[in-house]
Amino acid sequence: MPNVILRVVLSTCVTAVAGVLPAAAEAAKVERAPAVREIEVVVDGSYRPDRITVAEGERVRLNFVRRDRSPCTREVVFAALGIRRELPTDQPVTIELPALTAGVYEFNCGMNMTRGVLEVVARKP
Ligand SMILES: [Cu+2]
Repeated sequence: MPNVILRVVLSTCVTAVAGVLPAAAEAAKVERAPAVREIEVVVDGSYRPDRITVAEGERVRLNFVRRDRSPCTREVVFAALGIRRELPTDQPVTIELPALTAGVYEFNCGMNMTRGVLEVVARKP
């Protein structure tokens, strides 16, 4: 008879632990989620920096601040990503990038005269 009781207690414990573990693992995953990396790009006749390196899958937010008044840099285009945004002078514009696979993604003004490069580096396996 004591044996039966022990077995019931044990199985209750196993169920409780199994029920708690996935939730705990989920919480840990949320805490470890990488923060969004913010990078400021000053537009003043050119892009500074004009070469931006990020890691594959990294969450990146580009904050463009256009200082010049040349019509040339009025727009910024990431053709491969289907992004085209107007950059009013002295008004920061945020471009949230999707998680990208490794590669080189060019960005340029609407006329493709002013250019920059976004390099996405593969993560080590
Ligand atoms: Cu231009």
